[in-house]
Amino acid sequence: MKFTGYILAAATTTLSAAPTFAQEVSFSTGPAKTVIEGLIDCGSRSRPSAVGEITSEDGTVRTVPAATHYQTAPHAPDLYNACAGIEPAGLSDIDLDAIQTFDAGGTEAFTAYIFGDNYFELYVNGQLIAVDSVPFTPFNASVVKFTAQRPLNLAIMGVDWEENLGLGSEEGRGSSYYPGDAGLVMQLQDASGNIIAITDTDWRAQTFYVSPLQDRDCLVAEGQIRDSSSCSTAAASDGRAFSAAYWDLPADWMTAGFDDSSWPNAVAYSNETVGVDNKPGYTNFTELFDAADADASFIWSSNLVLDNLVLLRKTID
Ligand SMILES: [Ca+2]
Ligand SMILES: [Ca+2]
Ligand SMILES: [Ca+2]
Repeated sequence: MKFTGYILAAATTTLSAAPTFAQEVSFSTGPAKTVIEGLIDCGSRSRPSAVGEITSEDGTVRTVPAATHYQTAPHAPDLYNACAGIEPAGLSDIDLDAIQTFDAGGTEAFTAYIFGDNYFELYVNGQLIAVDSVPFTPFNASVVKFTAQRPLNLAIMGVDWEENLGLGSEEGRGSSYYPGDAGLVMQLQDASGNIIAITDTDWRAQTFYVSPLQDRDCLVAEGQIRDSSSCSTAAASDGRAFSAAYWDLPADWMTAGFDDSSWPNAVAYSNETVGVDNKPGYTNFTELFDAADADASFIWSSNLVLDNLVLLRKTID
């Protein structure tokens, strides 16, 4: 990142309810250097959750697919995690009373159920509560119990992981450079089991890492508009020369006071579009994620395939 720019932004936001940190897009070309071979090892059941670094053309060292707190933050308790041998058939198979409760600085109790394709970090009222226990695959689901005070500001970092670091692609559909898709679904209950929030288009969503870009000119980047809808999502036989686009994360993006009013609204995607019908971490919990009276949508930014690091925000009174 531009170190001086970051300091200035932090100082500005401390002094006032500052406008969103103005950010320029920067690009890289080609693969990143692998710095972590895998955050977890689930053997043949998983793709390696590797982490890479690459210097973008503004001189900033970028961590791909994202700089995370996986190695330092609490891992979210598992609703479903084949890697850990936790494979309940449904919610009734889980002893929720035995699930730990995180303290987010209040006394009212809440329970969040989350399925992320592929990885999430959950902040409540500016505090990092827990991170997804499985960064890439197998697909898992999490239950995060916490106590907090209303209004609840929920801020989630969502990451679509990648095998080809910096290139936004993976082995799939007969190609070694297949751009995978993303999506995150969440349901939040109060202590009485009332559904008080679901993921929907009321959320705000902004992207910070777009890859692969077969042609940079397809990307529209104007202020908070980061639109890659004209860019190709086709698999390639060789994606090593493709580009990626980056924006710096505002230092205070997860705080309750962060002004997200200029961010686009989240876009909702169907279960069919995200492709969850073969993922028991989702299908065993449709009573939560597809509740008849409050059907949560998968949400993401405007490009489910190419946008790989997306920040999501919503405040609940
Ligand atoms: Ca995951
Ligand atoms: Ca749903
Ligand atoms: Ca992707």
